Amino acid sequence: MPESSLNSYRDLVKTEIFSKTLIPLETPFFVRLDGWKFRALSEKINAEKPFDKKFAECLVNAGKTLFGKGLNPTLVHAVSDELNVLFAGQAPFRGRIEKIDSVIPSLVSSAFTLRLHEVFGKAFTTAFDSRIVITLNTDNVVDYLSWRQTNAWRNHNNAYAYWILKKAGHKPTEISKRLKGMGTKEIHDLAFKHGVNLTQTPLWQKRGILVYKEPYVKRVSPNKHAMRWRLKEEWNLPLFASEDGAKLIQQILEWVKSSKRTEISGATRENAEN
Ligand SMILES: Nc1nc2c(ncn2[C@@H]2O[C@H](COP(=O)(O)OP(=O)(O)OP(=O)(O)O)[C@@H](O)[C@H]2O)c(=O)[nH]1
Ligand SMILES: [Mg+2]
Repeated sequence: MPESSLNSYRDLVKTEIFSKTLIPLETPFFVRLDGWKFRALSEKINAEKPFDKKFAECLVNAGKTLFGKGLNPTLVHAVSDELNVLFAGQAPFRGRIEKIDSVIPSLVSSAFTLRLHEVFGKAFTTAFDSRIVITLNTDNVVDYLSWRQTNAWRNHNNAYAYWILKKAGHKPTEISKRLKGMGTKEIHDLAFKHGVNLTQTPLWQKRGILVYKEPYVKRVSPNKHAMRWRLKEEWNLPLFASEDGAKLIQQILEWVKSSKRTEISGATRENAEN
């Protein structure tokens, strides 16, 4: 195409009005991804109801791919069909929101799809929606995660109650109506009557799974040690609203801060820029 004709389109770049929308510098933020139409997907792959560990493993694995792509997330919290990805260090793509909200869900979707195929033997396209949540300080980070955990716990209770009533022969519309009017205690009592103790279900189902980088010291030669990072997966999380839960998050954030200060040798810290 001749250059002159390309020049005649030059003004069109101005119509990309969101391309300069940025996350404020040095502001920690979450990217929350949610599986699109995953209820239908879980039916198609015959996932165990109401929770399937293999399905959760696919989601965790998809979240883990973000650590290997130079995006440098601080942590990933996975629950049901949701991933909360925290960036407390350098923002990827220099904080460009369109890039963050498109590349991250694309990576997660493709990783999830591939894994789902491997694990369930079925090939389906999948998608995740994506939004950005700004957090201003450590307390905000802990509060945000506590909120998502409380939401997960409520969904866990409802999901069990739903499948118990469904198995008992009730219609979906009738069950939804009935659940709307029920409090936590009533749901627990109902489940208990049907042989399910909701206080004894696996913790990952109600509190989610956390993936984060943990530093460790490695002996690299007889008298030389170096700091390295390894990925850690926690399937038995404390409540983030508890002292132990808040401490865990504070510790992870402290590691990020100190790694920024000392620029740990040997760690891969290349950041996605473009
Ligand atoms: N059977 C089964 N279903 C699951 C599991 N984890 C997530 N799901 C399904 O994923 C859904 C997630 O909730 P939503 O995000 O509200 O449902 P959705 O169909 O993805 O709806 P949109 O996000 O609005 O597109 C749950 O309601 C379940 O149906 C699992 O381990 N087993
Ligand atoms: Mg969903």
